Amino acid sequence: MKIFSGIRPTGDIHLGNYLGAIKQWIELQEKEDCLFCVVDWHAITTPYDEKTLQDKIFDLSCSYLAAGLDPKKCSLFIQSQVKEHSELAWLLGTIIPLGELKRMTQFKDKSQKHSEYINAGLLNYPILMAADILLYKTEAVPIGKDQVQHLELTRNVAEKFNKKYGKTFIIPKPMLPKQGAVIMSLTDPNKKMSKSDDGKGCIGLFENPKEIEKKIMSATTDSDNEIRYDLEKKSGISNLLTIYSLFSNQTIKQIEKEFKGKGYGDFKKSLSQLLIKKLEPLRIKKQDLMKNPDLVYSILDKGAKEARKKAEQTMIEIRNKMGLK
Ligand code: ATP
Ligand code: LTN
Repeated sequence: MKIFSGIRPTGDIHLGNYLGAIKQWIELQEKEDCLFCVVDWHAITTPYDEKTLQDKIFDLSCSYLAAGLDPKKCSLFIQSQVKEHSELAWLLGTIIPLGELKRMTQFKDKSQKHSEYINAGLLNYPILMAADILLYKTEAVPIGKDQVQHLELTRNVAEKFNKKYGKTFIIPKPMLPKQGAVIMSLTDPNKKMSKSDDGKGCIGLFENPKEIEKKIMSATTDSDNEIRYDLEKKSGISNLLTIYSLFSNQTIKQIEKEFKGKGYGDFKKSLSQLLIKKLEPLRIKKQDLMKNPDLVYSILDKGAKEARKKAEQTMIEIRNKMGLK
């Protein structure tokens, strides 16, 4: 099965990115035909610093590798290194109705948040995402829940294209983890954990042990001190239980049983120790990779070559079908 996914180089990746997306990628690379991308063209649709963009791209690439992506099992590359992404985005833009773009929740949220910088790229963001996916005739896209709406749009475009120009694309499916499709902010459990709102609500995947402990210990919970999963009434502790379950491979029921009669303090202490233990090897691996840019860039170059080969082939077919040369 052909798999594609990507993350914007907009900041340090966090538990949400890992549990929602990357953890699935690591499992998929074992059996499937996978491409994973650093989507730098998407990152510049919201305010960014051109002086540090390359550092962020490098950092995210190291994070992918440190988290467990293996260049022998999948292709890793930077979006802007494969120009066909922008060509296909332009072509798909001619068949996407404007109304569909305006309806996207992410567009509404981000344009509200950055009201001083609402550029056409932000509106067109899902077209580029559709191009990323369709360029490789992708069959499944492992993502967190917040990206499902963009995938719906991708599916609509693929269907429209196939109808208009003849069957070309496979209609890609979203692939959500059973648990962890949305990890919530630790300070506001009604909001998703997000790179751009880092601070106390967001735990970085490579964060140092002291910070992890501090953030978990001060995570928002309710006042009844009972460790029980109830997404509606106890969203804070339920979010922490989800994180605990995913890192310990225990079910939520087992964890509730283990902590029966104990207080939030004990549970939080245990959770921070678990996270520190599980994340330590990733942190060390990332530090090593950051010291070895030649290795990382050679992996990305190889990935871009592999991706380009596939992309060029699809583009020949698409230009042909659309009456272009
Ligand atoms: P930004 O704040 O810059 O928008 P982000 O933290 O929302 O960043 P993205 O780069 O948009 O992260 O997302 C990368 C991947 O991680 C996507 O597949 C997305 O669905 C997933 N993801 C992001 N946040 C979460 C979350 N809180 N829980 C689960 N999955 C998430
Ligand atoms: N919009 C996605 C990032 C992204 C993506 C993709 C994900 C860009 N292109 C293609 C999957 C497939 C986000 O997480 N913000």
